[in-house]
Amino acid sequence: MPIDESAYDRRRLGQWLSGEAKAEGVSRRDLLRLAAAAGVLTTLATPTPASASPSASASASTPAPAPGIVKPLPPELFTIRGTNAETNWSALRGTGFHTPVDRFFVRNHTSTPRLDAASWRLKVWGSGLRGAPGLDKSVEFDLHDLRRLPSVTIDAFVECAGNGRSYFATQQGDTVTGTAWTLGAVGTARWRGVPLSLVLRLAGLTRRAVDLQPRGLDDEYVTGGINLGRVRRPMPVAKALDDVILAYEMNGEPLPYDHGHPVRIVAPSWVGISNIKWVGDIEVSDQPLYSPWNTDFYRLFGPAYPAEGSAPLTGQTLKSAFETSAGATFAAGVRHRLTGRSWSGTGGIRHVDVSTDAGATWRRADLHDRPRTGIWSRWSLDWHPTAPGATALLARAIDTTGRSQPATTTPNTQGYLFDAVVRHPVTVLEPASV
Ligand SMILES: Nc1nc2c(c(=O)[nH]1)N[C@H]1C(S)=C(S)[C@@H](COP(=O)(O)O)O[C@H]1N2
Ligand SMILES: [Mo]
Repeated sequence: MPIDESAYDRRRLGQWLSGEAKAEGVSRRDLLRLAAAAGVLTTLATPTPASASPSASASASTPAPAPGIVKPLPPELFTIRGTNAETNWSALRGTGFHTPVDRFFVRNHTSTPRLDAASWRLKVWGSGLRGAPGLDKSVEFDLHDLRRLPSVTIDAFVECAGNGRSYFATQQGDTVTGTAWTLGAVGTARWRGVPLSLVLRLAGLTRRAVDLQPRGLDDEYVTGGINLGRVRRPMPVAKALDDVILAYEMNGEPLPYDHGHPVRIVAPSWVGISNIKWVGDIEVSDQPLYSPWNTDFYRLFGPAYPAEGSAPLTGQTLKSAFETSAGATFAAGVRHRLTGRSWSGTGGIRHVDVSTDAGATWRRADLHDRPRTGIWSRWSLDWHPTAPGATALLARAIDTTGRSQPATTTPNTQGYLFDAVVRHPVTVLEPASV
C-alpha cells in the first residue's frame, strides 16, 4: 500500500503548529525550548576542521553514566557511547548473515527494564478502534495470546537513524548533535512474531484510523531538564498494515532484555526509532499523532531543509562497512581477503565497488547474499598490497533502485541518515615488520 508521506505530514504538521494536535503532555513551547537548547533550530555553526573530534558536541552535553544494559559488553565486541553500545565491525567478521545477540548494538534512551513476560500486557486503545459509544475502546493481549496467533518470521536490520553520524564531523567538518556512532549502530536478525495488522484487526481497527503510536515500558526520557515521557513514535497506519510485526523472538530465542523483552515492534527498513522495544501499549488514532520523536527528533533540520524540518524520517539510507577496525594493519606482499556488508532501506544491494588506494581506483566486490530490501548483503574482495604506508579503504554500494553512495551527505543538525562513502584508514606494513 503506497503511503502519501508528504500529504500525510503536511496535514499533521499544520495541526501541530495550530496547536490542535496532541503531544501527550509535552507542550509545543517546551519542545521549542528544548530544541533551541540543543541547537536543533539554529543554523549550522561554522564547520569545524575535519580533524575535530567527532563527538565534540555530543559528548560534551551527555554525561557518561554506566550504561543500563544487561548483557555483557566486552571491549572487543562493543564501544560504549553513553547509554548505548556500538557494535565493533571487526567483531562481525565470520559471524554469518544474522548478527549474534552477543554483539548486536543497543540503543537505549534510558536503561533496559527487566520485564516479566508472564505479567506483561499489551494494551491497544484509541479513537481509531471500534467500540461502543462512551466505552473505553481498548483491548489487552498477553504474551500467550500473541503466541497463539499465526506467526511470521522475517529477516530485517535494525539501524539507528544516526548510524555513521561521527563522519559528518570527521569527513565533512559539519557540526552535529547526538551519539557519535561510527558504523556499528546496525544489526540484522531473524525476528519471529505476529503481524501487527492481525493484532490491530483483532483490536477492532476502523477505516478512520490514520496513525498509531507504540510506546515503550522503559523509564521516561528526561533531556535538557524536560521530561519527554516514555519513548514513543507515531507511525502511519499504512506502514503498520504493510510489514510491521510484534516480535517476541530474535534469532530463534525469546527476545533478550536489551532488545525489547518480551515484545518489540520491528518495522522493516525504517529508522531504528520505529522499532519500539518493550512495547506496553499502542494508541490507534483517527487523528494524526505527535511525539517529540516525530516533531523535533527524526526530521532533518539545517540550511538545506525547511524551518520546520523535513517530513518525519521513514526509510533508512544506503551504507557500507568493512569488517575491520579503523587503523588496522595489513602486511605487504601477502594476499588479504577484505570483507564487509552493504545495506539499503530502499532496495537490495546490486553491487559494491571497493577502493584500496583511497579512491584512486575501484574494483567490484563479490556479493554473497541475494539482494533484498531491508537486509544487508555480505561481500568480499581480495587485496594484495605491495607498497607499505598509510592508505584508506573505501566501499561504495549501489542498490537495486540505482541509488549509489555519494561522496558527501547534505548535513542536517542532528546528523541523521549519513550515506556518503566512508574512508576507512589502514596501514600497510613492510613484510618483515609483521
Ligand atoms: N522503548 C524503547 N524503544 C526503543 C528505544 C528506546 O530507547 N526505548 N530506542 C530506539 C532506537 S533510537 C533504536 S536505534 C532501536 C535500537 O534497537 P536495539 O537496541 O535492539 O539495537 O530501538 C528503538 N526502540
Ligand atoms: Mo536510534
